[in-house]
Amino acid sequence: MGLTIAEKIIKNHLVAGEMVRGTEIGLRIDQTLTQDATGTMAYLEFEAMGLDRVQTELSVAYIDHNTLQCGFENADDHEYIRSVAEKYGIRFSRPGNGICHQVHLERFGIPGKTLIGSDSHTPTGGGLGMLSFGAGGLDVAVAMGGGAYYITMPKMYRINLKGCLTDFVSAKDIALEALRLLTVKGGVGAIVEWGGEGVQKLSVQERATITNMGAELGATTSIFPSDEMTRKFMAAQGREADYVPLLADEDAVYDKILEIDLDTLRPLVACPHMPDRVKTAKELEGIKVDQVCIGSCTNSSLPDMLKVAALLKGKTVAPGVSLSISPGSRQVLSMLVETGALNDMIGAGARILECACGPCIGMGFSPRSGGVSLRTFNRNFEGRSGTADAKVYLVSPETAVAAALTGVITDPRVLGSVPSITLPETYSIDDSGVLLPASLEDAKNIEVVRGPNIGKCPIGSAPEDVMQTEVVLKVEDDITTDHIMPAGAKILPFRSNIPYLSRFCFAAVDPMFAEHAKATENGIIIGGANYGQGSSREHAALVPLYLGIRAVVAKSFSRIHMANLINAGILPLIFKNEADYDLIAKGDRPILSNVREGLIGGEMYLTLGENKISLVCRFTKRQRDILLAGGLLPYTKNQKEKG
Ligand code: MIC
Ligand code: SF4
Repeated sequence: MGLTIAEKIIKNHLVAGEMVRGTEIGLRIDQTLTQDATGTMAYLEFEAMGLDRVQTELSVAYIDHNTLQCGFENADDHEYIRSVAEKYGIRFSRPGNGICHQVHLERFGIPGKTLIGSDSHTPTGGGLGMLSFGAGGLDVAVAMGGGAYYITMPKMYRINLKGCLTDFVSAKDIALEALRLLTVKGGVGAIVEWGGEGVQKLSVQERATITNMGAELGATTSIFPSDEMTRKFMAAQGREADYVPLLADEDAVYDKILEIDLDTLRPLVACPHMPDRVKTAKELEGIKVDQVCIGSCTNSSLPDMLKVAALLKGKTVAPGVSLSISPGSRQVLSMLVETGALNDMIGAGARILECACGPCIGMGFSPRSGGVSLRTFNRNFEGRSGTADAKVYLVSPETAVAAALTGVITDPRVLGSVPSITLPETYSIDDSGVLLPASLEDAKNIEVVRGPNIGKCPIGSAPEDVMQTEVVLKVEDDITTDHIMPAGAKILPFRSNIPYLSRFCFAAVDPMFAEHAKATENGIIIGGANYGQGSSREHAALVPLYLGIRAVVAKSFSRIHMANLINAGILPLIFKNEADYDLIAKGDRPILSNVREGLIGGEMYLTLGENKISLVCRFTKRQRDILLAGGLLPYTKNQKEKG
């Protein structure tokens, strides 16, 4: 039987389990990446493991999220990460060098290798034929220490691209079409492979836009073949020696096959507040726009930026619209300068922001109250922009420019003829934005710098078999980690200060949550389907742990968040019968029983008066042992003590 692209890479990296779909497998990880908002915690966890060097082929620490330095906190975090990186053998991508996924694609990604990153958009690397996963910080710390990364062997989906993209329709529209077809839950438990004749003409950057937004499908990851286009990109980045071709076998077996017809695809828009609320730009034409933001790890590559500059050239942004542009990396920015494209952007009235995540995570550029913001980003969750009542629409760079120029949502095909963009034979290469670590010998003398913002990681405790609990919160379907642990300029600086951060937990859903949870012994949360979708931030588990939450009972969980709950030692439990969700309310005080037995036997109970609700928990032996120990840190400590 033939293999898919992902199966070929998995086969080469399998260190535990078998390639049987639905069972747990352990993978050897070649590369890791962290960003600063999740990195501080990941490195505190790595330090707690007591090793003197990372064990991976390559580990990179990026500073790209928390770059607004309105106080000492973010700068403290940067310096902590810089010094940890220097000491433990990790490359350090300095603030200003660019967004982790964009820089990693340009300078470090290698087809056929494995990568995990403490950021949910790490699958961007799939654009290069790399098997890359978003993970919690603790999983990344373990991989840096040479440990395997465990996932459930996914199903394999294939999306074939037929035909050819037409004028003003681009990779972002393909990603939005996939979301329209599959929804934000449609990729759960699956790897999405892209194939078909339409793939050949897509540049690596276009492919990366698509794999980036596979995160919004809930997919374990997404991947493209590594082919002639990949070779050209690697050669243009001076890295042809790392190129390997990688295609799916003709007789590879897929669990689902979809097709997108590029000839008939239209410019699309995801409406507030979910990436799968997709309509055509035409249907939304005329909606007044206050702000347009171009950039983020989805659409900040050189081809995207050149296209934007060419469309803006000689024109002026509409009155009443504020246009921000954040190039994805220093390489992109310097080439915009070299080609004169930056001038076209500035000339049109764009506000040029630094090469960082910026507005995507509410780090500045929040829209006016009730404002409409069109963004080339990947997430439009409520409140994420930093303005609670703003309406964020997700669009391609073409549709973004059209709105910036007209002041209303506009089908970009009215812009006239498409400017032709030629991709460079060689990119300008200057890796001075990435600091190399010290040698093992010199590392001994390096002191890790810990400013007052560097705190501690909360540690879970072993669960009792019977617990008197209290429901501190009940929520609906599709709760995101942005609901659980909001980000934004005011909160993000405290990612390494869990007690302070905890004040904001679920703040937009229930402003009293933190206070209530802290005062409750054995608090539990009741969730709907797809609980914890979105980012990889383990803070969405660590903060509830700090607030005394012992279990989350939901209809289903998103993959990364469920792994983070297990790592933190919080029980993620699933209603055996979904209708039982209606039997339980906030303030109820059910008894959770058969906990330790149930971790092994597979069933626990929530008893509330007459009602005995069955909860299932299909954990692997490893997950069970982690939960019995009270989380991955106590589990690892126990393992070490046992020798
Ligand atoms: C996001 O896009 O939500 C983030 C911010 O990049 C997160 C990571 C974080 O919360 O720090 C992600 O995608 O994992
Ligand atoms: Fe940064 Fe936004 Fe990408 Fe997250 S989605 S890594 S915040 S640019």
